[in-house]
Amino acid sequence: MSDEKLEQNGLSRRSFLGTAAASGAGIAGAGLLGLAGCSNGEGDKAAASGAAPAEKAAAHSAEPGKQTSEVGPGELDQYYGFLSGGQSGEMRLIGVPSMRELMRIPVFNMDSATGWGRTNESLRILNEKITPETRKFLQDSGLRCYPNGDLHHPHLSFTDQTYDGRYAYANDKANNRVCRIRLDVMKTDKIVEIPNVSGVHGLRPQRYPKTGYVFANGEHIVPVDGVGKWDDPKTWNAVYTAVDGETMDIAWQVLVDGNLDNGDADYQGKYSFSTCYNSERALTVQGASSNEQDWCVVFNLAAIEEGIKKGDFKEVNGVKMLDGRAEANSPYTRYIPVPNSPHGCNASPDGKYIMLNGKLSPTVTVLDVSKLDDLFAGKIKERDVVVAEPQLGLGPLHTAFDGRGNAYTTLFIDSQMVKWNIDDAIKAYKGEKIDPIKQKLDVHYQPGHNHTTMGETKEADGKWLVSLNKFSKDRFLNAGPLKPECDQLIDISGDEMRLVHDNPTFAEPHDLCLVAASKVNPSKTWDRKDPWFWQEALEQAQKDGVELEKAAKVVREGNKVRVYMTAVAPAYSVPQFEVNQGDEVTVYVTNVETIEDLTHGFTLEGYGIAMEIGPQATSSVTFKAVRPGVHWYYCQWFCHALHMEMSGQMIVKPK
Ligand code: CUK
Ligand code: CUA
Repeated sequence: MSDEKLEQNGLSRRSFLGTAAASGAGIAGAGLLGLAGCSNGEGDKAAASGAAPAEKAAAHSAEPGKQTSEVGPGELDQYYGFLSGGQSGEMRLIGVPSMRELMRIPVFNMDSATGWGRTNESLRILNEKITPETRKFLQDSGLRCYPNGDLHHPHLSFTDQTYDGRYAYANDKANNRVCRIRLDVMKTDKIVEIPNVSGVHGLRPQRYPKTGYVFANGEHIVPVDGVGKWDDPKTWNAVYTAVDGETMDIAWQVLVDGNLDNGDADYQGKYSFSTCYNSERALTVQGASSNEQDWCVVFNLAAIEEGIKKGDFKEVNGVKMLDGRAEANSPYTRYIPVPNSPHGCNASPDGKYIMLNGKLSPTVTVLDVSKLDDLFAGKIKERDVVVAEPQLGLGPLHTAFDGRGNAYTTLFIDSQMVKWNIDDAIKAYKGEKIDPIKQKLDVHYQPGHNHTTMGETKEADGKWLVSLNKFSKDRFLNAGPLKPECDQLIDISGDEMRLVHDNPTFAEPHDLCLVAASKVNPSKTWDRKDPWFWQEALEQAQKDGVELEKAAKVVREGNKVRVYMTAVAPAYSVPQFEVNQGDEVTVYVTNVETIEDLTHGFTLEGYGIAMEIGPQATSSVTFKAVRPGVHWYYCQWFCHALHMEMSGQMIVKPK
């Protein structure tokens, strides 16, 4: 870290080292050994010779088409990328344009480093908002929580059509959940399970006036309680859900036809959209792709809210569900015919258009949002809303925008990115002889989602485009039969797209959003009063007369044992504790370090337990001491020159 950086953070290099030394808790000489990489002269020289990160970053805004993706040592990226982890179940934070991975945020997965899925704090979040039926399923299966998830679509909360830096949301297609990540601490803070659906796929937050609703698509048709019969697929339906982005409760659901795929919201706060394949209601590939046209389902938010007010809904498993099926001809939905099994659904940043990507059709269908009032009023027909349908190439999946009137569509089968002009496509649809296609660029290979910097906000800046490619084949050293995906960075600041970087990624980033760094301001340490900590821990500590920040105490109550300790480099305040075999033990560790980046851990050997404890955080874990013997616990985050010594023993006396 440069001295300027330290100064900005209110610390001098000297005080930074000084604090680390002081936190040596009386161990002589510990401070002299210092923190790795902080006290050596070479490092200082390198830091001093580099310009301040802000100055260096400014050099990136070069001539159009000539911007550099190079981010040198000590320089900072200009954008955060919120990248999905697909079937890995996590969300990832990357820096753009460097494409460096900054962080992995565990969400629907179990995580060995942080203890997500094992600590009391994470289990509270994972299991707080699940259905009673799932709770029983987990119990009967001997599971503490769902061990996996399939996170496809990360999107940030909006205020007035642009990012407000509060939250990120994402779906879990595997176990029908929607999560929220708090951007101030970059931790998952809510997960809600959606009842009555199968496969929560498309997910988008409301853009205006703010989020607001988070829209989630149920992909697979199922026999909805009170509507469908188990033995008759012709009576099965998909369900569209609006989650309240503030409370993370379910606001309402709409019963629909076909399989909902991807979705988006408008820029006006009036409508939301979902592509919809399988209008055939088939259960096989052949069946589901036989119709020439499927749909874009349009949801009328005001009409839905009105319907709820009037009581025009059924309560299905505790959720208000309105009937928006095609044959119901309801005020809530319209079904716009779109060729053929459409996939991606993207609103243009000028707020005017919705792009529906044809997948099995070589076209992208363009809807004019301003015509929707007339459609719902019955003044025009469904297809009158379509203002362009350019033929772009084979397998269009998703579209992104540069804010200068151009769209960028991934062609899965052609392995290309196609740049096209929206106005030209509209003119061509009216019959003018004009080719909307500006350029086709090979990508490697089979692209799915793409995303531009700030491209899903009114502040789309047209600097960078990332293509998330499903296959990497020969682009990297052979990693064995399972290959990485390939995320490619494309410069779109000039007239021509320019491929500048290949980045291998692990299974499977479907989607990302690219956010100006200034929109996100994470804190450096935890606030001791943060409600993210397990409320039960704080209450229990109070009952036990323990101040967590100073604790060194073992409390026994029958066969329940509570161990309270602090972590200060390089020691735990409880160096040893004793329990009886069969006791239920809860360990609370509070990290009382006040300086940035001094994370401790608690790994209990032979018990499958590890947890992260960030500066000023408390983490806790509960387990049964079934295994007798001496079990060391140690800090798994390299925190100090005496980090190896930061350990203790749990002694489990045999029965
Ligand atoms: S889907 Cu994966 S490439 Cu889940 Cu957004 Cu289109
Ligand atoms: Cu504390 Cu390593």
